[in-house]
Amino acid sequence: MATSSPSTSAQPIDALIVGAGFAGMYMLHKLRGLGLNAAVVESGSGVGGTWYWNRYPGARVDIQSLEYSFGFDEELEKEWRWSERYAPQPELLRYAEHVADRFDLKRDIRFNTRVTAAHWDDAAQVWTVQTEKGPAVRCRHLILATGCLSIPTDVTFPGIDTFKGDVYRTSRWPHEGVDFSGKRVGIIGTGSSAIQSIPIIAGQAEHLTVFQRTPNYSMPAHNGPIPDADFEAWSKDPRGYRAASRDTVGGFQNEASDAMATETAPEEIRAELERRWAWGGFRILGAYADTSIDPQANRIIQEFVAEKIREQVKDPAVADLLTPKDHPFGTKRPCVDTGYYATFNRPNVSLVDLRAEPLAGFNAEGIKTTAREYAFDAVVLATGFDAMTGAIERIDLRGRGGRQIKDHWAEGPRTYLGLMVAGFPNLFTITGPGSPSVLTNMINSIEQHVEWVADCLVALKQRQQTSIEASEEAEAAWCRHSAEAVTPSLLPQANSWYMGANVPGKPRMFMPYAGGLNKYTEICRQVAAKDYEGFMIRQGERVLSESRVFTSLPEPGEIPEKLAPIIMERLMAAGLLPAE
Ligand code: N01
Repeated sequence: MATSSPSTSAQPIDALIVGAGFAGMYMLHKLRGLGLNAAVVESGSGVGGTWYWNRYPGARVDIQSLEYSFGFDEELEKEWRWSERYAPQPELLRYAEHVADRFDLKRDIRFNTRVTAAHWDDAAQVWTVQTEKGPAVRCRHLILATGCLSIPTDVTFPGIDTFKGDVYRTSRWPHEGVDFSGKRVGIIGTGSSAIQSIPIIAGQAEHLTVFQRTPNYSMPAHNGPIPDADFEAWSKDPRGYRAASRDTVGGFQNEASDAMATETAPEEIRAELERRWAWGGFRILGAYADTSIDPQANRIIQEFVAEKIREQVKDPAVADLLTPKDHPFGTKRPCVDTGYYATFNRPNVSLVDLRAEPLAGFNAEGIKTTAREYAFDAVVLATGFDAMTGAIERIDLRGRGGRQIKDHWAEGPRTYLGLMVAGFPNLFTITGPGSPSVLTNMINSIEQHVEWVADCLVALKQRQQTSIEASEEAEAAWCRHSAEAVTPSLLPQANSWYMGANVPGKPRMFMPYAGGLNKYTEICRQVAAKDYEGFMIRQGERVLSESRVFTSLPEPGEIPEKLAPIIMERLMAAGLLPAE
């Protein structure tokens, strides 16, 4: 438990970090190492963020653990040995604890403390941060490491309070665990959380009923011990391995190919997809370069996965219900499972299609659909998150002139580089909207952000500069560039949480940056190298430097001839084609 409490004295601390997940922990360690005075507030009672909260059965990482772990410290890297290709949640939490202990982080973390408000004081050039309990904290810089998927959606169901059984939410799972033995259990949702937990719950429960509104694509993890060849490739040169991971679009190694599915012979495609399916996880995503853009190419993967579902699920009607039909492959985050589809062959598992019989609500015994009633002892809500903006917008966050973040983001989150927001000086977001974040290996994205922010704070401090703020113009240019990066792809075609589509009333806007982690890293590097292009830097009231442009775009890559017409058409339809 923390022993220190962030300062409330007249002297503000250098930085207050919100959240003690991987991002907050590394940020604290990094700033401490640079001699800055930093502290963390965390609403949970321990470190680990996502892996602290999401303790549902079957929870595990979907990027290989060798890559989903910190690379900033060689000793840490050497002393930790993952037990499986995809580590389970308890092991990930142990890793987070290990990192916290190894770097003695907890003495500067105030646990069980939720931030409620943060107001910028322009005269003093500090943030005043209010928490649910304890005194306010004054800090020069406020760093939100609040997570992209940390706040569950507010979804509720009529009559849920009258239900006599137990209700669990995957993202707020009891720390002591739940034993479903002999119980009749219902689960609502078929996203990654449900897909991971369903096989385990089915193994315990007397009967499990899955309520599905929209099926998702899921690939087998083929989890198990880390193959010797993979471990050897990594351990020969961990630095080089990590550098190669970071120099990819997704921040992990995926054998991304330049080949076009629509220009490849069917038997060759088949062999390649089989090979990648057998390897497991996200590897199939890298098979062909046109599947993320060309609907015809995407259909090839869709049909392959549909066939795999039919192979695994004995009842053809159930297999058909489990097959996605409303969105192209890869336009929602695909799931990585262990035995998900085969679970539907069990006699104690049934699937309810909420499109055919919509969910009407709960009663004392269980769940009512428009067709019938289902009695349960327990119900699990695996209904998702208010992604990317949820945790930030729940803070009463006010920038210069009292401007509220909610107003600034009324039409969707606007940021510069996903790192800062115009009108909110000295406020940083780690893997915030507008950054590659959830489209990538989060750890690599976190490390890149933390290191950029740390360099920025050091540069400011060295020159006794008191504030940095993104310009409106640079922010607008980044939003435009982000739209240009995603518009050519099929990504905006799904009703995904990337688009804010899972939260009623949330503005529809593709929130993560889709241009790739490698390109993004280079952009951020160039922005800093140009003395923080696009930012205004002040010392007290004096403006020291003011850049309103954003020009740090790398040369556009060559567009494959075959995809050019599709890309042009989409950019034109969105009004995004650059003027001749
Ligand atoms: O949430 P989701 P999740 N009535 O939003 C359904 C990451 N993650 O927690 O699609 C009925 O994907 C909803 O149905 P629909 C990963 O990035 C990673 O599962 O809206 N159903 C959907 O089926 C992932 O993408 C791992 O029609 C309702 C489900 O609930 C992200 O977190 C593991 C409903 C929500 O699915 C979110 O995943 C877990 C309603 N009123 C999570 N409201 C790893 O493997 C919602 N649903 C690392």
